[in-house]
Amino acid sequence: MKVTAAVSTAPQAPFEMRELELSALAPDELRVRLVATGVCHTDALVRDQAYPTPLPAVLGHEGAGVVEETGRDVRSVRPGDQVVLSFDSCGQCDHCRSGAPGYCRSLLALNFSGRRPDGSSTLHDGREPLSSRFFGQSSFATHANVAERSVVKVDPGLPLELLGPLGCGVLTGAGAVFHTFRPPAGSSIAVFGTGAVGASALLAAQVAGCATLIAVDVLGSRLEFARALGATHTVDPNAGDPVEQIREITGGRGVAYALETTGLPAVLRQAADSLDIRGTVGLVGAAAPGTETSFETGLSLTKGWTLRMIIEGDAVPQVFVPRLIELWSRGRFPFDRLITPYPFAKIDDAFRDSANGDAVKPVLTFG
Ligand code: CXF
Ligand code: ZN
Repeated sequence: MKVTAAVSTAPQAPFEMRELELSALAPDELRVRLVATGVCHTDALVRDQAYPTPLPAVLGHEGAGVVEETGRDVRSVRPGDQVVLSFDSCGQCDHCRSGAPGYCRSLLALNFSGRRPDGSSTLHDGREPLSSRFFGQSSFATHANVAERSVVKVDPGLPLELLGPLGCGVLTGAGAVFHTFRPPAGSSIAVFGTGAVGASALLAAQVAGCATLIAVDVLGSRLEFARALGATHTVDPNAGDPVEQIREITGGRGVAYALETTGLPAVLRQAADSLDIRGTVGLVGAAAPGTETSFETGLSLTKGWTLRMIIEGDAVPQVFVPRLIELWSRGRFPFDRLITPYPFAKIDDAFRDSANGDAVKPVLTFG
């Protein structure tokens, strides 16, 4: 069938709205009519070719929509079901079977290769196939053939125009707190970067009972927003060494948990240096392959600190997304405050506002 998609053609280039042919369903796919799709920093990283998905490509990996048709082998959803779309995983490897699909042995192939496992593409422009199945979805399009393992069924009546970011950015920030850190009540946490992932971590840290919530960002407007979301302290690295500021806030000790969401090596170093004895720093901010950071290792030894690389909040989307919806519906996890809606046709505005900090989580809506 014909679909309208926003095509990424070159690094930094504006999106091109094109009519493309969406293929027939593979047995493990279902066709989703998109209602909304979040914009994640990873989309921009891939457009700019920090990750190797070949261009031209249809990106987008925080889709939410309605199932129109299911492939032969699909069992978990039916036409008419509402779904949130998340990352893909094989379901067969040791890590998937251990409940850690974020560390699937086929993660890069399934989410970034731009092809189905059999090498075919779901999208064609009449001359050539385009990269598709990005995170099992490629949801910058009116319709997508989605891998069943990317799909989370959600209750009818829920507002799909809000739920897409639960599939990646919100899941990542909240999951890092709930699944990776598991902070005891009364803990201290510093969140470096208060975009959608960092803001979601701040919300989750409050649910988990953290007492000291420090937001670190270079944008004053973001720090103000972090306070409104419940941060107890804010740190502006332009106003002085953030490590020193965090030590001051914590009575000289440092924080038990630090989450690095920016992908900047220097910020990861600061996050590590901000830790208390036996603290944990989590890295969720994506950076280009080959990026390196150095750490102090002499005195660090006596601190016994831990570095955890965290993919997609250590979450199983089909378990965690419904839990986040439950918290949200009880008023305890207001992630909708992060969202700014844009019509799909304004996708370039959404990316611009995300890059310059004017929007925390743009969500494209399909009218
Ligand atoms: C990504 C970051 C790069 C590895 C896979 C997960 N996060 C999603 O945007
Ligand atoms: Zn993402």
